[in-house]
Amino acid sequence: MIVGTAGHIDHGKTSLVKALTGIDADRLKEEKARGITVDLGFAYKPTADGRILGFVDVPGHERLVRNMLAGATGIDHVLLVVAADDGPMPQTREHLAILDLLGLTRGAVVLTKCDLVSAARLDQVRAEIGQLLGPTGLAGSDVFPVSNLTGEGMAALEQHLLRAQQEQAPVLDDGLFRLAVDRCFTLAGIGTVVTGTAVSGRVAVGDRVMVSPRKLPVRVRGLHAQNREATHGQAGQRLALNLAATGLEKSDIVRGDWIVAEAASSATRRIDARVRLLSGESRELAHWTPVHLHLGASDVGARVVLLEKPTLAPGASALVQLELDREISAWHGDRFILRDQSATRTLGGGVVLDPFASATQRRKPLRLATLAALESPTPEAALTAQLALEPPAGVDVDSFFVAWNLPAARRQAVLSAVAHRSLADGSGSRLFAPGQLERVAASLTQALAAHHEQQPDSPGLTPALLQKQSVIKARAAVFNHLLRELIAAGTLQRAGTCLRLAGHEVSLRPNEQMLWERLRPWLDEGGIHPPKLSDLLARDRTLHRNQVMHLLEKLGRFGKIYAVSEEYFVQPQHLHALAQAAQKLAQADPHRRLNVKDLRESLGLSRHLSLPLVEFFDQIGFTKRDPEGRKIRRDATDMFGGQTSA
Ligand SMILES: Nc1nc2c(ncn2[C@@H]2O[C@H](COP(=O)(O)OP(=O)(O)OP(=O)(O)O)[C@@H](O)[C@H]2O)c(=O)[nH]1
Ligand SMILES: [Mg+2]
Repeated sequence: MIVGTAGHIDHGKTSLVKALTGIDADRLKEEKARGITVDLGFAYKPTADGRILGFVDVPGHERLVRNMLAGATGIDHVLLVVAADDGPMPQTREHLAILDLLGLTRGAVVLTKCDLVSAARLDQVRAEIGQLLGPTGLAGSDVFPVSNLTGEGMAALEQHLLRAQQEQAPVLDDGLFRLAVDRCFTLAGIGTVVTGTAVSGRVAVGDRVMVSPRKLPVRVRGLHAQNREATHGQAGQRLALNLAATGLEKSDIVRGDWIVAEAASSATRRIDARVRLLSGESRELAHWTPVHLHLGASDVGARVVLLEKPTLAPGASALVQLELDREISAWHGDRFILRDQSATRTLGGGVVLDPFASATQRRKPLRLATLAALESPTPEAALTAQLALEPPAGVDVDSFFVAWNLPAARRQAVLSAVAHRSLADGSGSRLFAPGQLERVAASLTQALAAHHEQQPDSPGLTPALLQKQSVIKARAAVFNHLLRELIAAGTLQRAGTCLRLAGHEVSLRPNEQMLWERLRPWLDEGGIHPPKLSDLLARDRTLHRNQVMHLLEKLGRFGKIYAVSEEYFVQPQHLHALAQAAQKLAQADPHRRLNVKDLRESLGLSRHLSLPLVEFFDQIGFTKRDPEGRKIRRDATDMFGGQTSA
């Protein structure tokens, strides 16, 4: 069990630790000289049952709350120290508020300096403390009057601590290893050593672990758990880890870093969280307030982005996004404290919901609903609630598991407990509720069917319009994925820039059909040497230019013919042949360029066709002009293959 002190300056915290353990936790020269605690102090006390009580002693000075916070993470049991002569003072209240915000519910009040006061005064202070504790998680805690000088009352306090240690539930922890670093130093002959409290998981000598957020791989060469040499350490213990890596310097690791299992590594500059503003604050918290964020042993500047309302009232809580000045590590469920910009006052605190938040759409109802889902007590419940949200955004499975700090076996258990469908998405995968993707896909095909019905002459919808006309508006990644799936399955087809349902073909009216049957053999007979439109019209004086143009345009919209210029209309199979020939020429060229003259001469094309043809190729992105000629940008068959004329 790890016991932490808290309380106002000079109230006797360090003296108490010394009275309980025999150890002076003020180890710095400055501390001895000034008689105050500056930085965290540590002491250990073996108990009769073979276990070891760890003590973290914190400074009470108002300017040193930052150091107090670095020590407050991971303590199991607090001793709130109040000098009986002074009674509660400002840092008594501030430390108490911090402990409450950190969710600490186990502890005791120690009234020190009893040798200096009367029984009546003790009763008075007791009453004041009772009132202070009332609204906090420590309400009803036992109060122990002691004297650090005479030892009076110490036995009862020791009994209390032993009982608390025995009653402490075994650490129910299935997370990956995490240790919040509060010190890093070098020992002669040993090397780099970090100390801190393990907040989850286990670690053993020989393990490969990671310095987070820097992602620096290191190896555990040796370790001490609760001040004793050990082969492994676990959540709930104070550990000293001797770390090794080639070129590792003491300065590579600082207070605020984490040592974590490789799969738990986390780095973020943006955290979505629920924050509570202390009820004692005189003013509302405004959007974009600059603050200090204290999480684990780290302290980082941040801005508060209010996600729900423009301000946050004293005593109230709200969803916020914290934009950090630099990267830190954070995980779902981590508690944190916010202090004002000049670091003189604790404003409030909260709990991390999504450590890997995004700046976009952060206030949208869907996002707020996602955060509400993340407030569920278990990962199973959170995942289920997130998957149920509409429109489906999917859950990035890797970030989710890292955020919840779940090891492989727990990840598997969550996945088998929550019905889902997984979809490969870049390097990772996203999870969806069963049936959800099918509903989005159906909504896309329905939108296209409706469009085809209303506008039979239209070749289909562009992806942007399809997304707009679909009843379910899935996010871009999901939408694009479904498009690829639907095309691969043959349900949808691309026609130029449009998408259409398979089977939606150009429907020609009887007179258009008759006209096309006359034109088509003429367009076909030259193969890659199509006739000029004017020559075609000259063949039959009964043809009307406007009617012919109208038909060719309509066929063009459906990708049944390509308008290379105003004079040349080429059928897909012939255009494919022309593009293949162009590609071959470019491949044979020393500069891998297509040259118009070569194209014209090798295929015997007319000058009137060759120039508009390469310009058409440029325009649709098959080729790109550069100072050396024309480069082929896409494969001819990918672009023009597999299409036939009407
Ligand atoms: N008479 C009396 N004096 C005490 C008692 N406990 C502490 N003191 C004295 O009070 C002064 C401050 O004690 P510390 O233990 O350093 O106080 P602290 O809370 O650790 O102070 P910071 O760490 O600086 O916040 C010292 O001079 C102690 O000797 C006590 O029970 N009785
Ligand atoms: Mg002290």
